[in-house]
Amino acid sequence: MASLPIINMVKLDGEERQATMSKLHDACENWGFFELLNHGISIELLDKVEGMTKGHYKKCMEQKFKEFAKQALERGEELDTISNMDWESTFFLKHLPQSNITGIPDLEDEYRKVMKEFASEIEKLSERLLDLLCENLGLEKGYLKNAFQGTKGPNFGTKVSNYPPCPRPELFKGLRAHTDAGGIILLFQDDKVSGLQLLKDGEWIDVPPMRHSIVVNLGDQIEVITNGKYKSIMHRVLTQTEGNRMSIASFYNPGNDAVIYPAPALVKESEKENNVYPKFVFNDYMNLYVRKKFEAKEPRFKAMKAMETATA
Ligand SMILES: O=C(O)CCC(=O)C(=O)O
Ligand SMILES: [Fe+2]
Repeated sequence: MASLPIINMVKLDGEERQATMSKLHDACENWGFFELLNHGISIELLDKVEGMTKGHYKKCMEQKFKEFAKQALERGEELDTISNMDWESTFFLKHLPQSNITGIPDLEDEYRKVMKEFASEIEKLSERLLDLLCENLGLEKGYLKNAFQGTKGPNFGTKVSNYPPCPRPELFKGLRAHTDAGGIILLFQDDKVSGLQLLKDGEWIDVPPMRHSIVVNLGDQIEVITNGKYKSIMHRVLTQTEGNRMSIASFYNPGNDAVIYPAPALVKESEKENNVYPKFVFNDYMNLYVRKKFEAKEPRFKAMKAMETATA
């Protein structure tokens, strides 16, 4: 079976640049998911993020999760399967347009500082990736970043998650299957405990732990802007009976009032009338997504298209 494409970013600077860019293009076209090595974020910083995130979970989150887990398991026994709940412990750090990091309770100063530094590195890497995508798509440099700007710049945040061991993995998902709503998602995941899977050609494929790598996936907005050349991909997290999986997912998304639509350069003459991809304000999409996250994306695109037609 094919395995997740791995892009070694140092090769973008040498003789193998063209081959590596092609591999990236293929990964975006056929997978919507890939793994980055030598991405430029220091191993020391990643190790600090991982250590402090695990320490913070133990100290501040684990007890609360255990109480949630006890109740969830009781409900699971009654219902046989749980379809409206995820077996995860999370908190969300917002970085742009405005940081919420000083307002998050229970974070030690050093942890706050390390997460700020991490976010700034991930932001730079996201923007670098967006430009690599532009190059592969034949769009001018900065096109995707600009498309995300709106009046206040992009929405950029980090979801810090732990997926604790689950005694009944058949009853619960760590996170139910979904595509991501936004732009580009950069994931720093546990180096030992697995769980993340993506859906390719009808089969669930593991995204196995790989130390110090960054997993990237494309969200619904990239699908719209690229007019479907690149697609967002369904993914989910399974629960495990052993081990606590850490996952730190950073979402580089359009600003709330950014207007999203297929890049004209990627729309063929024959697609101009009746394009399946809509034009909308990003926040309107998010309002729909919060209610429909765990459903297919196509009806979301259709609903936005209907809104577009109604207001045209
Ligand atoms: O934890 C993971 O590996 C994936 C998280 C995810 O898909 C999400 O938060 O949207
Ligand atoms: Fe996701």
